[in-house]
Amino acid sequence: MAKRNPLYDFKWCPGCGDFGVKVALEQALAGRMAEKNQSIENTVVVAGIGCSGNMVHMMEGPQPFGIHGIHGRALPIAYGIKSARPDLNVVVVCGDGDFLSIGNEHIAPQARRNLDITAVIMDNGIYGLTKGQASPTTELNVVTSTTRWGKLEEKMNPFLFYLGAGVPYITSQMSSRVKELAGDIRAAMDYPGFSIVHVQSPCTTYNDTYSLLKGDEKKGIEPLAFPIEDSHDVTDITAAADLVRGRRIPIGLLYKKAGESVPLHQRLAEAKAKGNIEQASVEKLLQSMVIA
Ligand SMILES: Cc1ncc(C[n+]2csc(CCOP(=O)(O)OP(=O)(O)O)c2C)c(N)n1
Ligand code: SF4
Ligand SMILES: [Mg+2]
Repeated sequence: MAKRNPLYDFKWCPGCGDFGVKVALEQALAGRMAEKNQSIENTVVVAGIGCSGNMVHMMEGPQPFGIHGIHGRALPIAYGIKSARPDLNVVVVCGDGDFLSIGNEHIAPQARRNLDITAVIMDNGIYGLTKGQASPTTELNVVTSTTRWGKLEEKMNPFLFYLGAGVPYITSQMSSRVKELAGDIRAAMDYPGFSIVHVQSPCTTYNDTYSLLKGDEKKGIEPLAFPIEDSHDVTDITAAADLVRGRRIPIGLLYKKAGESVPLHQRLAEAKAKGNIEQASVEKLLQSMVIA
């Protein structure tokens, strides 16, 4: 999309957290373009299906390439793009259902490959687009259209899952903190490897968690979100796990794997340069790699 198509009529509800993520993503891309002297066409935004996935149509200003793909399969699409064009900045945008439910099986393989992309996850704890079914991050006992007597499953902890799956770079942020989120997305895009920016992005229509996240003194609600202290050692995986183990949600850079991060495409290029793998075998290897 070099130009926004006026025929698209995608909309978000007033107050939807995804607006904040949109502005942050636009700002992060603008900053990256200016600093690296790159054109917007150097970036591809790959979305699944969901209100969150509508991001590719909602973005304003200079338009990156956008793929509004398949529910749960944004990562395999990004894998294909990055394998063919490692020079591109590939950003995946997904909802909690898209990424953590149907798309969950793709996270660990891409973490092990260290695919050099940034995944921005808009977690609203619900399936928004399909009108309010429970997602993996919906709280226990919450009544939704698919959990009429309350959700019977425990809420998934995405951060513990990411840490366990070997994701080397994990940030937690809120959609209402646009400036900070823009900086976090920007930093994640600069990380040479698989990075996740997990955003609490409330759904004002089906699961409005703004006051739970930020707290509400008048109603006596303690904020769920709290800032990660500067003293947190981001390379300490145990400290990161300890921060996310409870019900509260730490905000900031949670984990960055110690040592140099070598992304998949660099490993492949180095192997080719050493002459250990002939071109034919590289192609064979790529063909045989299961897209999981
Ligand atoms: C393969 C497939 N399964 C199911 C659907 C129906 N579907 C579309 S969006 C969605 C869930 C959206 O929830 P989430 O990913 O959390 O995004 P949100 O709308 O909350 O941003 C589902 C189940 C689909 N489009 N494709
Ligand atoms: S249904 Fe929820 S997630 Fe979807 S646009 Fe409306 S507020 Fe946002
Ligand atoms: Mg959702």
